Amino acid sequence: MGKTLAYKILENHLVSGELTPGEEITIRMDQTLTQDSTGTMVYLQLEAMDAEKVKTELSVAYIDHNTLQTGFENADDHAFIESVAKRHGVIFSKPGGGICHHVHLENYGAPGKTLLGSDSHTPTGGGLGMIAIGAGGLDVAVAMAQGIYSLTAPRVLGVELTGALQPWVSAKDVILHVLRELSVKGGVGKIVEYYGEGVGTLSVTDRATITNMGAELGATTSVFPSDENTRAYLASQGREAVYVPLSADADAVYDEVLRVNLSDLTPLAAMPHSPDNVAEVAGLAHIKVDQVGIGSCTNSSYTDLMKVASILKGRQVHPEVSLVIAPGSAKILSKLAANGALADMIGAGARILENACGPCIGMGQSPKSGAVSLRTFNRNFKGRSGTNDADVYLVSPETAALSALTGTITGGAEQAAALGVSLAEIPPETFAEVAAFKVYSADTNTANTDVVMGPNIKPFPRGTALEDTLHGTVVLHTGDNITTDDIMPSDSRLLPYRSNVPHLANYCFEKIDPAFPARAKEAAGGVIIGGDNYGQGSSREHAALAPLQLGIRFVIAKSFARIHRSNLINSGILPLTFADHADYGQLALGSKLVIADARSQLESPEILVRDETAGRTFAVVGGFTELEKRMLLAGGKINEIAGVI
Ligand code: MIC
Ligand code: SF4
Repeated sequence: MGKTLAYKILENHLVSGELTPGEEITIRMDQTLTQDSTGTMVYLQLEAMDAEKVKTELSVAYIDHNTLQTGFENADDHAFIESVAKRHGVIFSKPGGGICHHVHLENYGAPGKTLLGSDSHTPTGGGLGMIAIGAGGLDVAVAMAQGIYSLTAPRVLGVELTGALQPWVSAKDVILHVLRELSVKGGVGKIVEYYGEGVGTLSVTDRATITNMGAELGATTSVFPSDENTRAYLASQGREAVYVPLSADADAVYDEVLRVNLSDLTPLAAMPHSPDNVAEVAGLAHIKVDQVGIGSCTNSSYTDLMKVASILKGRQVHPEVSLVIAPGSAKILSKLAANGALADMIGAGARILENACGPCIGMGQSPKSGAVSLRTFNRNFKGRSGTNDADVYLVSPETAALSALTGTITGGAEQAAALGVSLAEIPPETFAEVAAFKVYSADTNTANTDVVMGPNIKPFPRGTALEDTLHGTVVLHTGDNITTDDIMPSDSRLLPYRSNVPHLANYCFEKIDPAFPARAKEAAGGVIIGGDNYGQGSSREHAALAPLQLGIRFVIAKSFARIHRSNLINSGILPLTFADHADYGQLALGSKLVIADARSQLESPEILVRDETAGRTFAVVGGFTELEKRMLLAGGKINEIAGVI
């Protein structure tokens, strides 16, 4: 039986376990990446493990999320990360270098390699034929310290691409279509692998747009073959030497298959407030637009921005639209500056932002009250833009640029022709590294560098060994698809506190229920009840650490998103699923729950929970692997490593 590309790469990296879907495996991690908003925690944890020089081939620390520096906090975090990077032989990419995923694709990604990143969009590397996985910070710290990562072997969903995209339809429309077909939980427990004749019509940056937003499917990762387009991309970055051709066997068998004819696709938009709420752009033409944002790790490549510049050239942004553009990296920005494209954008009335995450994570450019904001980004969860009543639509760069000109949602060849806009050919380019943004290469590390800790950097909470009788009061009862943005919001006000969990915890679930932190503290042992896909979205382990700080002992949900479930276990909080979904409705705020013999019950397929308020007992499922059980007994991953039982 032929092998999928995903399983070939996993097999090459297998350290232990049986490579069968559902089994726990440990794989070698060739590379890691961190960014600053999750990175401070990663490096505090790395220090807590007394780690020495990293055990990976390459580890990079990027600064791209918190670059506003509205107070000393961000800059202190940068200095801390820089000092720890130097101690452990980690390459440090200074603020201004660009968005982690984009810079990694340009400078370090390589076909056939594995990459673990403390950011959910790490699968961007799948565009280069890597197995690139997003994980919680602690998992990334362990990958740096030990060079390994344990996960449940996923199933492989094959997406067969045929045909070729029509003009004015692009990679963003491909992934929006896949999201429409599969939903935000359609990828859970799976690797999404693209294959078929349509693959060759997509460039590496197109592929990276698609694998990047595979995170929104809840997938473990997404991967494309490595072919002549991969070689061309690597050559354009001066790195052809790392090219290897890679693909699935011709007779590879996929666990599931989705067929997509690229020729049939039309411009699409994800409507408020979920990336899978997808509609045809043609049906949204009546919607007036207030703001357009172009950039983020999804759509800020050189080609994307050159297309935008060619649409804007010699024209003017609609008077009632604010257009903001953030390029993906210093390489791209300097090229746009040198070839005049930047002047075309500015001439049309675009506001050029720093090449960083910026508005994608609510760091500035919050739209006005009740605004419609069209963004080329990957998430449109309610309130993520910083404006709770804004309506955010996710679209391609072509649709974003046309809409910025007309002031209403506009996309597609017919509309472009009616406006007299044609897309210029983008000639291939070569890019030189902007070396000024890279500090310390891996071989110049100095283990005796002092760690620089600003006053806002506080110790992170640690779990304690699992008690035999677990008491908990229900302090929150939520619906389906709760995001990590709901659990631990992020914006320009809160991001500066990512290294100060005690402070951050006061804002936990702020947008859903501002009274939650006080209630949880008072309960001194709380339980959260969730619906389906609890914890989707970001990899931020703050969404587990803040509840830990507030005394949460366990979370019972209908189902969990992969990274958040791991983050809860890493922190020593039990993620449990209802054996019977009907029990979800039986629980209410204030219900007093008890898990007796919790330590031994971890071993059983079902765990019994006593609802003392209602006087009934119901069953939940842990489904824990051996390693997960050890971590939960110890009160979290760090304790497990330190030998706590
Ligand atoms: C995001 O897009 O939500 C982030 C910000 O990049 C996060 C990481 C974080 O919360 O810091 C992610 O996707 O993992
Ligand atoms: Fe940054 Fe946005 Fe990408 Fe997250 S999704 S890494 S915030 S650009």
